[in-house]
Amino acid sequence: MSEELKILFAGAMGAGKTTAIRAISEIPPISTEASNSDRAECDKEETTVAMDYGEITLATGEKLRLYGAPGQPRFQFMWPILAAGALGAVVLIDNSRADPLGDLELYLNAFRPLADAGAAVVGIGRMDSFPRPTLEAYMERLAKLDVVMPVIPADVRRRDDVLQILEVLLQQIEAMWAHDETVSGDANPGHRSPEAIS
Ligand SMILES: Nc1nc2c(ncn2[C@@H]2O[C@H](COP(=O)(O)OP(=O)(O)O)[C@@H](O)[C@H]2O)c(=O)[nH]1
Ligand SMILES: [Mg+2]
Repeated sequence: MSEELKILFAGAMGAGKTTAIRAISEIPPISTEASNSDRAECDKEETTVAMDYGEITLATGEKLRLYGAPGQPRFQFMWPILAAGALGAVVLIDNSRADPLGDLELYLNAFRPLADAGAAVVGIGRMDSFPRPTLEAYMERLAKLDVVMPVIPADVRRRDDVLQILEVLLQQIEAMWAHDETVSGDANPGHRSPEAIS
C-alpha cells in the first residue's frame, strides 16, 4: 500500500485553516466554501462546509496532502474520519475568540491520538492584537491535559509562518519515528523521514 502523507489542519471557524492551506499549497487549493449560515459563531461571509485540500512537495520529493477539517462543532462527526491515517495535525487557534483555551481543549480532544503520539502542534493566530491567553497559559492548559506539544504564534496569511508550523510538526514526527525505531530495534522501511520543506 502506498503511504499517504496526510496532514490535517483543525480549529474553530475563522481560525485560518483555509487561509493556511491556501498560503502553502502548490496546487490551486480545493475548497468547499458556502455562504456562512452561522454568523453567531463567526462573522465571515463564507465558510468551509466539507473540507479544504492542498498539496506541498517536500525536499525529499514526497508529497504532503493538506486537509482542512470543517471547524463547526456540528461537523464533529467528520473529524475522526479525516484524522484516520493522518501523519500529523495542526491545531489552529484564533486568540481573538471568546475562549481560545476552550477551543484548544475541544480540538485537542478530537485529535488526541495524534497529540499523544507526538504528531500534533498548535498554531496561535492574532497574538499581536490579542496577547491573551499567553503562550504560558497555553502550556499550562496542555500540562493539565497531560499533553506535551509545541505552541507556535503564527499569522497563517504568511507562507513562512505556515511553513514553520509544518517544519516543527515534521521534526516532531521524525523524532517520534526515531524513538520508535530505538525502542523496537526495527528500522521500519515503510517510514521515510520527512526532511526540510523546499
Ligand atoms: N488580522 C489577522 N487576520 C488573520 C490572522 N490569521 C488569519 N486571519 C484572517 O482570518 C480569516 C480566517 O479565515 P479562514 O481561513 O476562512 O478560517 P477557517 O474557517 O479556519 O478556514 C481570514 O480572513 C484571514 O485573513 C492574523 O493573524 N491576523
Ligand atoms: Mg475554512
